[in-house]
Amino acid sequence: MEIDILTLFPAMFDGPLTESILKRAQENGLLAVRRHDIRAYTTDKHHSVDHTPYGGGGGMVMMVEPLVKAIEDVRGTDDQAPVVLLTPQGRVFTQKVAQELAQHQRFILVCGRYEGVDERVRQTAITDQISIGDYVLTGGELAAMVIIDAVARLIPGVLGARWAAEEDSHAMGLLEYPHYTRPPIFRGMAVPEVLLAGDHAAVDTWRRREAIRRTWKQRPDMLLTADLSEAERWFLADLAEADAMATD
Ligand code: 4FV
Repeated sequence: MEIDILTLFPAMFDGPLTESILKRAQENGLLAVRRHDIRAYTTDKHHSVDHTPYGGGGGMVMMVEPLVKAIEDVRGTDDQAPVVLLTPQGRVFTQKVAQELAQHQRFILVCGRYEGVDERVRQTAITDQISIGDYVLTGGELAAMVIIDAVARLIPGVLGARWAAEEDSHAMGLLEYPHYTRPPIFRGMAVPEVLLAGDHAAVDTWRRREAIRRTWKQRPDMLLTADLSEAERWFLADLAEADAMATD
């Protein structure tokens, strides 16, 4: 997979791209990440990339010309690669969107700064807009890093164990079940017996039920779309009933 990043601060990506799983993915040739400095596409002697907004108001706006020139140069003739603007106005990033982006051989991430980008950038060169959440960042770079991380770990071979990404909580539409490892007892708190007994079917059932329990408690909205078995629906009904009793 190839990812091109358009940014005014290429060095911001040093940390995330040069450590751990993302570093190894690039070394193993599973992932190529190229950074492009938007300022390199300016033509005036001050290398201007932003200006005051027409119509007044505070802050600055990213100028259309350097940005569109940068996008068109980086994209070249490849009209398959999505050009994604990171913006609070975008569709909200989820595991499903990560899985969708992971199907592409290449995509381009455009990091805005200041109050945002000139609207004509969207009309000219942007094919998709993604938001990582309903809050305002100083720039799109951190959002780009989040997306690169979530998508890269879905590339076959990037995560050690092939099944790891498939087991993802959000991939299954439920929150993750509780994890335990050594020691078996910590300050009197023991690891659930079922995890030590070696009965894999019982472990799987326990993990599904604990994932449902946790989702019921923390993100009941996710249960509207979760794919539950008949038995799991009865388990959920018992949880709901127990809660109703507890609050009566
Ligand atoms: C953002 C988000 C975000 C808005 C103005 C950059 C900032 C500044 N991007 N998800 N939330 N972007 O806040 O993706 O240009």
